[in-house]
Amino acid sequence: MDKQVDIIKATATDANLKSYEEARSSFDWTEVEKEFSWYTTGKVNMAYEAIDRHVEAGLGDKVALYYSDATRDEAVTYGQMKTNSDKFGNVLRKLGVAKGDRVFIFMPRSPELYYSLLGSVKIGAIVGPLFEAFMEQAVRDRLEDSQAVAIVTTPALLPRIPVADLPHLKHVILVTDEFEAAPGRVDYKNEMAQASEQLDIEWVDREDGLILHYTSGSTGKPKGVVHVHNAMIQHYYTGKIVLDLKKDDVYWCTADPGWVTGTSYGIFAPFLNAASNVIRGGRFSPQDWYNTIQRHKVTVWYSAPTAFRMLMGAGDDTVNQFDLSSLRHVLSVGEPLNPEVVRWGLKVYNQRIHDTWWMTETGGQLICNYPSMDIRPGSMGKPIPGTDAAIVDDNGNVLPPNRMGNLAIKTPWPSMMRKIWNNPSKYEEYFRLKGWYVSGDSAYMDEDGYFWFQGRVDDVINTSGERVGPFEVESKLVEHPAVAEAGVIGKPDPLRGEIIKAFISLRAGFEPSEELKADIAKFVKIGLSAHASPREIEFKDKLPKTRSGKIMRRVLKAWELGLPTGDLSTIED
Ligand code: 6R9
Repeated sequence: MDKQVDIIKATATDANLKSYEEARSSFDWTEVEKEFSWYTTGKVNMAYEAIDRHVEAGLGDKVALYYSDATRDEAVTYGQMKTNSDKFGNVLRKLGVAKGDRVFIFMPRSPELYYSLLGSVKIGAIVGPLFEAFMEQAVRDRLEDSQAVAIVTTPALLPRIPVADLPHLKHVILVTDEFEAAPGRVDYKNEMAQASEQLDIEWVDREDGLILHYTSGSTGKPKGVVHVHNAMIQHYYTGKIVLDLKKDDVYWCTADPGWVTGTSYGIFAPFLNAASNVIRGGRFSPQDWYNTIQRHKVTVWYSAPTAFRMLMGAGDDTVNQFDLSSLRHVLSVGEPLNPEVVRWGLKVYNQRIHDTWWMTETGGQLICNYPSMDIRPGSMGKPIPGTDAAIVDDNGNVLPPNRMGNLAIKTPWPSMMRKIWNNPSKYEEYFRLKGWYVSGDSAYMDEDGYFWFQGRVDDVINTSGERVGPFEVESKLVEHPAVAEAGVIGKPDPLRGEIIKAFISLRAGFEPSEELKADIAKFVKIGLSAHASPREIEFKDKLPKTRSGKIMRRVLKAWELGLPTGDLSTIED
């Protein structure tokens, strides 16, 4: 690939990672393991290392969480985090919840979300965070698949939990000031007020389950990706060398804990590194976001391309109304980061935006840009020390530089997923090329070892950094009384990366209309979730299908982009 790459030189002289090449050449994960108390005690628990250990080391009064939304503004110390998570552990124990049980957390960001999550981890439960925008079908699928025994939620979200159909779900723990008793319902505030502050933490094995994140593939229902306590090694280490966290940092990750970035890098990495962690509830607004940086003097900021593009759209004048001089390190994840955005960031924030690549399945960052390394705008960077990435063909042969192929990671690494809940064959698919994890992304590596994202190999849609499986949307669409068949694709969009577009053929007796489009979109929004609802709908008399009846999304995409449809030999007619 013959092209001019521009380079943004590294200027950081005091980064935790001094030299990328040097760190890689002599890397040993055991050195990282020595940072943990279990290296000597043999007693493992992620929440202990993230919270309790710092309290024991004298950091009890340090702020762990700066939480704010439209109605609350609180600072929670490490000492208070310990107490509250200990109490919540006791609340769960009293209900009979035990190690290995799945406890779901389905609520908007709030300090209680963090107490519940860490408290669940402390008793060895496997936590399942659910994004607050999920509607009934999405909630049902996940609770059913995981056989969750308890869920922490709020009265507003309660109607979306089909409790009557979920016999294994014994406890619904409600965070509210207006508790109304009913069978199976637990009053969070009342129980917390009574709970003991002394918790016998559950010491687990490094390979015991920690968290379950559901994510989408191109076929089938969402898959439950299981991570284990051992992931802390990578969370801690990348927090150190990628987020570059230091003692006095005020760190802000804008992701919701319903997604993996909001847990791995919104909870585990910052707390393991004893940072002060900013959590902003509520919706995106440029003023609000800049104000958050200004008020808390945020030093390290981890966000996503869609957000940066929206901030760019809000204009340079908006930036200039705030004092953002506290920022010293900015990072991005979730979608391709446009070189234009990187250049803009340099201009208005006087900061390099460091792209990072990883996935729900990888549990932690893998291909990154580091403060001490030159950035090539548009590149995701280089694999973290201790790991290897390569571009491989479909047989697992490593391709030379500048050849596009499957982005693959040499197995294993500390935060690699350990299973797909209830679905061993899905898990194995990822590792079908011996010695490699196959990401489903296509990319190439340049001759200097920088990786460049090219696209998805499958039909998975990435809208505003959120992964959406077309099958899940199609399944919901065909439940609408007017819809006979539906095919869903990601359509390129300058702001959101991709938007969801649905091609629909109607049942007899229904006529295409704008009202019907709106009604169908609303149906998905109410039934599944807002971010999975198609922003564009196009009616077709017929959809292209294979002879075995599978809708050919690749043809829909080609139609959409005005591209040749390619090989149609398997098409129905
Ligand atoms: C952490 C997270 C994973 C998918 C991944 C890829 C896309 C993530 C990216 C990126 C280009 C980056 N992706 N980071 N694409 N550049 N820096 O996002 O997890 O929600 O599972 O999504 O997102 O396609 O395969 P997840």
